[in-house]
Amino acid sequence: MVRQAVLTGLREHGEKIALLVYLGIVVAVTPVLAQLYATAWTESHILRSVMELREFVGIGQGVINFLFLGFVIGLLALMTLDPKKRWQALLIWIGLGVTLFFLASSGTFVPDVSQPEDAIAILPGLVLGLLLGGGRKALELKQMGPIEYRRATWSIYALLVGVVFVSLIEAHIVYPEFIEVSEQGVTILSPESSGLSLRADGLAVNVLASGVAVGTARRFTQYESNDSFFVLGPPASGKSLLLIGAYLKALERDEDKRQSQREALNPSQDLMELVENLDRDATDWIVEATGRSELQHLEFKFVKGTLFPKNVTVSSVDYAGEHLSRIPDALEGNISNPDAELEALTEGIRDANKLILLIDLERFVNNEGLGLAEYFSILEVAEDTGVVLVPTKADILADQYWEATEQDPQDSFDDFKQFVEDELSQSQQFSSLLRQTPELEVHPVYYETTLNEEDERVPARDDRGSVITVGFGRLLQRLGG
Ligand SMILES: Nc1nc2c(ncn2[C@@H]2O[C@H](COP(=O)(O)OP(=O)(O)OP(=O)(O)O)[C@@H](O)[C@H]2O)c(=O)[nH]1
Ligand SMILES: [Mg+2]
Repeated sequence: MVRQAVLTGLREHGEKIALLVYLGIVVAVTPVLAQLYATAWTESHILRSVMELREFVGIGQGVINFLFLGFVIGLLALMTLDPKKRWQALLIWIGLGVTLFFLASSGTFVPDVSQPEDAIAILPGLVLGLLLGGGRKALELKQMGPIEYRRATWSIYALLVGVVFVSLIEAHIVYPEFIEVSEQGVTILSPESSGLSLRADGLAVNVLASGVAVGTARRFTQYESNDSFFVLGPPASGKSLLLIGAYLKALERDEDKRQSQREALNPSQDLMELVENLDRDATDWIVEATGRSELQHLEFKFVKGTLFPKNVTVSSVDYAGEHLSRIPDALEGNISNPDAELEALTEGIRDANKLILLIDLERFVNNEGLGLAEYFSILEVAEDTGVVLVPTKADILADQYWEATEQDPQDSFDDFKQFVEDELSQSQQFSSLLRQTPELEVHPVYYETTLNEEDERVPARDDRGSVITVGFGRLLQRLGG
């Protein structure tokens, strides 16, 4: 119970915790790195010699520094405009500020602002940064949705890696001077002593700080979640409707946003064909049983997270449930001539790092046996795969829940989740499955239903004629994390 509370808390506040951790890293690491840059600058030979080349074109060091600063600011400005990188950019702004402060107090690098002729150089630097970071996108009117400035983000990362790497070398490797830049030109000296040596002073701390900084910045460049999914379920367990419901939820989540802030969901054609049926028939279920030789590629993407949003692509193969029984053997390679469908399915399972296992509550309520036997052998083969347990058709238990608690399952979804899990735990098969997986909770979903004249459950529709789905938002939340 405690573990579950901790996990739920982590999941809910994970981003805020991450922000604090990142802030801690910036505050701890930046001063160390600033010190490293300062040392590197004073000790450097190659870097300085390269810089001295400027004398041939006759510009001062101040100009170069301003140029560089402008460039960084331009890139960082674009990163700040990117809604997915806003907070990361803020952290880097803080890091940049701290670095400049430290450098200024040790009298290195920070250009002399009192030299207005030098300071002008910040402008070309800025323009260069904006151009290189893809700033032209902001001016294109045809761009829909929030703009990603991936190039700016990557350039910031590359710059950091470059600066840190050069600084580490200059500060910690002692090498004989072999380049000399003078008015006569560049001369390569043949060094008297060819000795290379290591200046071990503070090496460990600097390497550690550099590693942490680079690693953190690397995380900041990530746009896509690495998760890939596969939905498993016996016949008529709600596989097709699960993916449709998840897509509808992803669409709906963006509805209250301004048009310019809505993300494209890039649904696959197969998915759109299924969704089309939604408008066609308002009195019955919208999909038919998936045909035996039919393989649908259902895919869409959504954006998960608010502080550090990421693109999550939900992609799965929709197949006829009859195939499930053959999957374990196929995974183990015991089927000599697997047909195309089976092969696509096993490949999908192998590629996925999260399996979504459906548990059909209709079967449970009718005491039909859950049909989960295959899950056990599949889990054994796919050892390191994450698992999400999804009881489908939970509307069947919603009435019971209403009666027992007099609460709307939608309003008290956490309790309802627990209720579904408790109910399901009466089934030996489900209890065994729960033990077999590292997963601690279930994520029930359902379409709200009403009974028609023939006493069959059919989807309820709201006043706009749309089906009403419950639990899919939570499921999406779970899928991206
Ligand atoms: N009451 C209720 N019934 C549901 C729900 N979702 C699905 N069903 C029922 O389950 C049936 C099968 O749903 P599908 O999504 O087609 O199931 P599937 O797993 O894709 O089935 P196959 O493609 O035949 O393997 C539907 O026609 C509905 O009758 C739900 O949320 N509530
Ligand atoms: Mg289906």
